[in-house]
Amino acid sequence: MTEKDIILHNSNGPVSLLDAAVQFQQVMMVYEGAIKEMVTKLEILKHEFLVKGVHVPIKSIESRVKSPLSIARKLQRNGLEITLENITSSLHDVAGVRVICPYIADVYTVAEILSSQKDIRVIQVKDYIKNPKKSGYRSLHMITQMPVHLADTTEIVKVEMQIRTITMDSWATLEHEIRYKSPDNQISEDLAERLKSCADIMAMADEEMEAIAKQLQPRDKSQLEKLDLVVYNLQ
Ligand code: 0O2
Repeated sequence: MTEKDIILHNSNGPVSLLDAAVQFQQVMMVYEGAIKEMVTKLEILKHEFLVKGVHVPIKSIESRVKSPLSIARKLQRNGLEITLENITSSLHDVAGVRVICPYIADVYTVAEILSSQKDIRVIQVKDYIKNPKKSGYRSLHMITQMPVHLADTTEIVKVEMQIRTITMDSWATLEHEIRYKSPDNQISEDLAERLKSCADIMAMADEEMEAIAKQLQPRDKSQLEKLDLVVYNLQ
């Protein structure tokens, strides 16, 4: 499928390109609003930990709105017509926010904090850390819903959260690049097996780094202030 193959419909049938573009832009604007709200929440959290002078469970935050082509392909893959209704009702990853954390414990800390916020509703959790995918992929996925307040209405918007460690993110980024470079995004069984081994080795390193960090005795705040350092205080 190419971009010229995408024909938008609404409940009354096909719509003109201009109408479709305007309606699509309005829908995407709401998803972008949800992403801004989620990223702001995460930045506030990160700042709070920094100010408290304790271990910061968030290393970096990335976000994206799914591209029109990717949206169309996914709907088609799921046997659905390319309509705005289907985008909002059946896709849960149009808005995506990725949180990169130093350690595995931080992934669950961030997930717990977000889940406890009153305006966030968690509708699905997929723990690919406890149950890695066949490929070796590890990450905590949470589909959340949050309100986006517009001039006259409030929209409840889905945001897919992917929360993972720096190590898990390195593997996923490289694996994605390798797969993307290969013909039809398919790689041989042998290479897939080697990529999975890399994921397993990296997972062991993640656990060992966390175990080492946990053995460090947290310094007290006065020592930190003198040194201008941030303490490691994993649970
Ligand atoms: P993009 O561009 O990252 O968004 P669903 O999304 O629920 O309909 P599925 O397969 O159940 O379909 O979703 P899943 O596996 O819970 O999450 C899909 C997303 O996780 C992917 O998004 C990737 O971002 C990431 N992911 C899942 N498996 C792998 C993997 O083996 N390697 C890498 N690198 N990433 C993975 P998209 O839609 O592929 O694209």
